[in-house]
Formats: sequence, structure tokens, C-alpha cells
Amino acid sequence: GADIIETNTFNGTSIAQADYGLSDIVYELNFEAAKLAKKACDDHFRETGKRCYVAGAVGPTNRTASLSPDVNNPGYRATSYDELKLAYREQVLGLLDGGADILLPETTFDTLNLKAALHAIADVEEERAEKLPLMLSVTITDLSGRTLSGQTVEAFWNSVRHCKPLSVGINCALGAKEMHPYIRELSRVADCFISCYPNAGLPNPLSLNGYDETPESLAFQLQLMADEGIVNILGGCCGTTPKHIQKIAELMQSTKARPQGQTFAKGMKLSGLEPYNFSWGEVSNFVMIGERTNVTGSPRFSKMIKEDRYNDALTVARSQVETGANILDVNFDEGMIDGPQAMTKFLNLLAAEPDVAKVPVMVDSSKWEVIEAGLKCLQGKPIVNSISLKEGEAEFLRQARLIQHYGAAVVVMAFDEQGQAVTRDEKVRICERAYRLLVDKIDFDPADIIFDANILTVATGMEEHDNYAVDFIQAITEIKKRCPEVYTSGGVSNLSFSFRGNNKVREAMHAVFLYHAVRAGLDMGIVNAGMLEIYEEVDPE
Ligand code: THG
Repeated sequence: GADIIETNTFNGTSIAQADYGLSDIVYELNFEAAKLAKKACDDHFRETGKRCYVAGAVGPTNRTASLSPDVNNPGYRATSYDELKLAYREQVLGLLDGGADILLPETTFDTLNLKAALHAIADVEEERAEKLPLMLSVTITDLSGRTLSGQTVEAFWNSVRHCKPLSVGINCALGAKEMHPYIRELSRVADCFISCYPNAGLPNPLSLNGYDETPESLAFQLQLMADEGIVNILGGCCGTTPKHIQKIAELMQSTKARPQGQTFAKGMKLSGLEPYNFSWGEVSNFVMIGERTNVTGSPRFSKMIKEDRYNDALTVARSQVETGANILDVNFDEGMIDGPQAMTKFLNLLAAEPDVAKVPVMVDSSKWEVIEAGLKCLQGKPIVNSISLKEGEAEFLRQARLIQHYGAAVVVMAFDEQGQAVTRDEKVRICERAYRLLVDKIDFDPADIIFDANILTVATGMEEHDNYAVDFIQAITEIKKRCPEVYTSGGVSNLSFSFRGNNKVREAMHAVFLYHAVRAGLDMGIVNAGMLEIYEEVDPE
């Protein structure tokens, strides 16, 4: 009674097959598996007239990209994004060439592994100029409701929704009953079909099939989900037999699928270990991006990195989050520092700190290779800071397309081939041009765009700098009028560089500036979290 059958290619990657010395036949394994499954479907169609589709099972490999297998070395990784991406690519090519109708990256225990798989798939889609139907399936390994790599279900969805899958769901680990609340959670947040194919309960060496759930008891549990209207695709994983599938198919004959056409809240949906969502247009809280984990903005942090004191550097990150940062800006742009290496090391160590890793990261660098190094370490949905039209349209769009494939949001600076936008009109003109390019040319989700119209330093003693803050504030309102659904941000501390060393005055300037900028539509800012004064409480003198 199945409508979809899976290829028997779980762990058919060069990484997992290395344990058996079979890495060199991985393409063939996947090709033949898909061919066999396709033949079974074709035979079935000839015999019964009923169509059945082949889902090519991908991954997850036996290594984690965002966890260390060595408790004494939390920054260590047994594999990397690039290595995984290459391995998934080989598997995907074998499955597609063998005739798979759908790709099913399943049993995801580490979202970064899945993101590498999705990137590999996106590359193949681009090469073949076709969109492949994707089914994603995550596994929740314990009753905390989190993945092995520590994400909640909604954070996971935010990390992977950029691939616009046919379905997302949960498989393997727990039985149907334990999965029910997490399926409900996915159904609440995901705007695609929802799937669930659990094990036949927990493994039990004393039971006949090695698992406890009978066809009847498993189908009954799944019926409860179906009756609630939260699932579209059901099935069985470890320990289920043809009898289990038959029973499920039988019960589902008379059950309605989860309804389509529900509306989901629009807006930016980021994640670390936890989701961070915010809507557009409504007055919401100003989003604070912690500025102190930045070697150009903090001599103290810079010294820690140069002296290899990463534990102290992590303390800076923790205190930013504790004092209210919703997102962390991380920057290693300094002549004496190896940027890609420092970014990788810091983010890998950060991943092992749940109270910091819960928030999304903003990867800040003027060097593309540092940004890419950062994106390869993050299982959540991060923000790239930044890209611009500085080097022309082609390079701008090339980077933006990669950002889509990495599944990140982006800060776009008001820069073009001529340089930095200073006046209100220039800021608006450049942002609108960038918006049209992103949205019209490469279908970039406007909810993933943050415009930074350059907060420049005032009170420098030069008259032509006097209107900088007003220009920025007025540009914000106009940019949001002309570019629907985008967000705006800025580096707030830039404003007061003229008063370096005089924090009292600087904080007062920031408070006044933000009072007006937020009312004009500024959504977020890179700030020294914990040092923001309230406008009404600024000493007038
Ligand atoms: N836009 C975007 N990204 C940015 C900026 C921006 N990233 C960097 C910067 N500007 C925002 N970050 C900072 C960080 C620190 C300071 C200013 C901006 C700062 N630091 C103190 C100083 O230099 O006086 C440090 C004092 C100390 O630690 O002793 O002011 O505009 N997209």
C-alpha cells in the first residue's frame, strides 16, 4: 500500500563506507539501489496500475559537523562542511542517475550535515537546471525534543527552509507516541507537507521483531496524529515490516491529510540552537546585535585572540548574550590574525556553549573567504555581514547566490562602484538598486535582506559631517517604503567615534540617535549590549 519506497542507501556515502573500505563504489551502490527501487515501482505499476515513487535516501553519514567526538577538545571536528558536501554530491548523483524521483536526506541528527547536503543538491539543481523534489527528515533522539546537535524543532526548520522542500518531518529514533508533540510543533511552523515515519517503538531485544510496536499499535498511534490534521505522509522506519505499512495504509484510506493553505507568519526567521523570529511592519522590539566579539571594535577582544585565549573570548560572547544581545556579531578582520582560521576556531568552540549558541550569529568580515569559513561552521540560520555593490553587480549576485545556498540572511551595505553612500538620496538609491537586483534577478527572499545605510561619525569638527545622523534616519523610512519586507540595521557605535574614551557622552548620543532611528523604522543595530541608555533617562546636561 505504499506510495513512496526508499532506496536502501542509508549511509551510502564515501564517509560512512570508509569503515568498510567501500568508499570507491559509492556511486555504483546508489545508482543500483535507485535502479532496483525504480524497477520495483515499474513492475508494480504494470501489475496493479498503481503508481509508486522512489525516494533516494541520503545521509546522514556517521560523523557530525557541529559536534566534537572528543570531550577534551570541544573545537575539534571529525568532518567538515566541504568534505560532507562532496560526499553527499556523489551519493545524490548516483541516486538521480539511477532513477530516483525524490531526494530524501533523512535521519538528520546534525543540521550542519543536512545543510551541506542541501548545498550539494542545490549545486546539482543548478547544473541540471531543474528543481528536484526534496523530502527532509530529522531525528529527535531524546525526550528534550532536541536534535543530537542541540537544536529545537523550530530552530531546525529555520535552518533548512531555504531549500523549499516538498515535505519536512521526523523519522527513526523514538516511537510514534513520543514523536507526536514534535510533529505538532513542525506542523505549526512549516509551510510544506509534514511527514512522519517512526521506528516500531524502541528497540527491545526480547521482543519477536526486536521492536515492541505491532502493526496495529503503530498504526493506531499514527492515526492519532492524522486525526489531529498535522501530517500528510506517514510510514515506518527501523523495526517496521510490510505488515506495519499495510496497516497504516489501510487506516489512512479514510483519513484526511493535513490541510493546505494555512497562513504562516511572515518575516525573518533565524536560529542558533533556538529559533529567533521577527515580523515585518509591526512595532516590535529593537533587535540588539552584540558588537564586542569584534577584533576591530574591541582592543580587549583582539588581544585575547592574538594571545590565543579563546576561553576568555568566549566569556565576552557569553556576557553579550547575558546583557541582552539577541544576535552576536563576530569579526576577525585584522592584519595579524588568520581570519578563516580564527573564525572557524571561535565558532566551533562557541557551538559547545549552549547558553551562547542558542542565539544566531552574524558573520562579520570584509573578506569573502572569512564569511564562507564562518558559514561552514553554523548549523543555525545566520546573517552574513556584509555584501555590497562595491565590486559591481556580477560579484554582488555571485555572493548573494552562495548566501542563498548556505541558507543565511544578509546585510547589504549602501556602497556601490563609486563608494559609500553619504546623503539620504544616495543611500536610498543604492539600497533600492540592490533590492531590485536581489529580488528580480535571483529571487532572494526579501525577508532575508537587511539594509545598512551607513551610520557615519558625527561631530568630527567638519561641517559636512553634521547632517550624517539625520541623513541615515530619513533614509531608513524611505528604504522601507520602497523595498517591501526588508529590514534595516546599522553599527550604532560608529556615530560617536569623535568622543572615544568619553563613554558618558557616547552612550547619551546613542540613546538619542536610537530614539529617533527606531521610530523611523530601524529594526536592529550592532550595539554594545548592556551599555544602552534609555532616552528618557539621559542626563540633559
Ligand atoms: N555596519 C555593519 N557592520 C559593522 C559596522 C557597521 N561592523 C563593525 C562596526 N560597524 C560595528 N561594531 C563596532 C564595534 C565597536 C565599536 C564600534 C562599532 C566601538 N568600539 C570602541 C571604540 O573603538 O572606541 C572600543 C572601546 C574599547 O573596547 O576599548 O566603538 O556600521 N553592517
